[in-house]
Amino acid sequence: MKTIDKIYINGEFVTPQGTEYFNLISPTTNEILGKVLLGNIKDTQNAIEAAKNAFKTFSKTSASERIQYLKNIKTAVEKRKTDFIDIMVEEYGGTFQFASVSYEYMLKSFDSAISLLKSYEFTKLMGESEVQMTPIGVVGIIIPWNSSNGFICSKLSTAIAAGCTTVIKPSEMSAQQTQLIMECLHDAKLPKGIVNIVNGLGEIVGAEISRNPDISKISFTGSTNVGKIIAKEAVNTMKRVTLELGGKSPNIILDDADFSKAIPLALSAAFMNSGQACIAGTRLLVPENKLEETKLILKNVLENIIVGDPKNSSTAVGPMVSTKQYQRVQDYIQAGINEGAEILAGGLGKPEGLEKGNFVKPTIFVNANNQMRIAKEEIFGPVLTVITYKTEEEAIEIANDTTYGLQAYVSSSDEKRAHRVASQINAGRVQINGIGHDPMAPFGGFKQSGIGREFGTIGLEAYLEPKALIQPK
Ligand code: TXE
Repeated sequence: MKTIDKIYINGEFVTPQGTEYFNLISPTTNEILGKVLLGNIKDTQNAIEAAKNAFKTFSKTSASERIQYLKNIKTAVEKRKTDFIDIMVEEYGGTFQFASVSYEYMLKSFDSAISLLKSYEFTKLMGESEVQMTPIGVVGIIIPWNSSNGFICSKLSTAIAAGCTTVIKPSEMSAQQTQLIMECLHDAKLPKGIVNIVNGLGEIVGAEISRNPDISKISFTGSTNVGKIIAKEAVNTMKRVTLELGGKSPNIILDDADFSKAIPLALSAAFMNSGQACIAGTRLLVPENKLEETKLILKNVLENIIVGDPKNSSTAVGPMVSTKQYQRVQDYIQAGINEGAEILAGGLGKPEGLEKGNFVKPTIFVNANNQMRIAKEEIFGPVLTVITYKTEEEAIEIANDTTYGLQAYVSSSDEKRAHRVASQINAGRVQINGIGHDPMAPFGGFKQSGIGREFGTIGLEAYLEPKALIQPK
């Protein structure tokens, strides 16, 4: 049984003043792995105070100094590769495959922040005036459990690149992963107070970050509901917000696509991170006259997908993070059945032999329409809804008929056609004939998938405040 009873404030590991513990439960076995002592409002205020003091000097550092700090963190993270992957698998049930990708993503965040810093002009000429891009201040970073350290690294590296200091609130469910990144940040020997990390509950630590006047910006990834709560609170002190929220990503397979490639890819997009991904391609749109072919391929591919122990390197779908998340997915499968959709594969209950953990059967619904809850709401589990269309125009209409707009997928053997369709989809990223991540291209959502963008120059500028120096002649 591990006890995590330290948070990280002003370059030191300190014991939180909070007195409540949260149990860390294995998603794979539901056994108690350990417990974490939660921080309270005072701990959060101490972290904010440290970040505020550190900002006075850190905001004046040169780009080359900040590059060095980013390199130091990257080196520290590189030394603990196995720990990062193992702890993610154990604590959160991320598959070994996903945890390995997530780890590479962490490293890429530092590379892209360094590369931006090498080229970005913090002073520009606009009209006849000098415009200085100045760091925004103390940034509150609030993140969820589904790739905790991936999100910490991408947001933190950009904040550091911009010259901002930070207070980070990870999910209480990710305490072991948080402990590991704290150790790396400590090993990186950053100036004190640049990074402060407080374990705690959203309604306590997260809420204090959202309302505290000394926080200038919040960068949040999580549910659309909590994003709205944070944005409402943040507006009282005019905090800038970057919100990366939920999704219900459409995946359009055009009639000229190679279905033997596009359908397996669609399953990878739907079941990535066991379906617990905001960018999961959960609505598969196929031409009506290709439905039977699609069903055959889906069934064949699904038969070969391994569901089970996330430690096993060939496992593609692991457990849901918590019993709550397991139940949520079951409720959605039941909702699909109640609404009259047909189960092609999977269904209610746990797969045989995996009754101990929060495993669900990867489930595919057919005979569904876009008005059903399984097509409208983010399920956050391995559940795919197949919807048919008659024309390209109709496919685009269905794809855009959603309150979300984070990511979309298009497959076609004609690149120009795929491009034309992609250009008409209202989503922050559209993946054409594959699944990739470009850390220099913006990422974020249209509509209720969020506000603002992360990554690349646009992502960096979200941490900067432009100041124009006007000198009338
Ligand atoms: O996320 P929350 P949860 C979706 C997904 C999932 C559902 C619930 O559909 O099933 O959200 O997951 C903190 N003020 N996504 O409950 O609650 C909280 O402590 C400030 C999509 O885990 O949004 C955590 O650190 N902060 C998603 C973070 O917000 C608050 C990723 C996210 O938690 C707060 C995760 C408050 N009042 C879930 N309440 C994605 N887009 O990737 C909570 N928090």
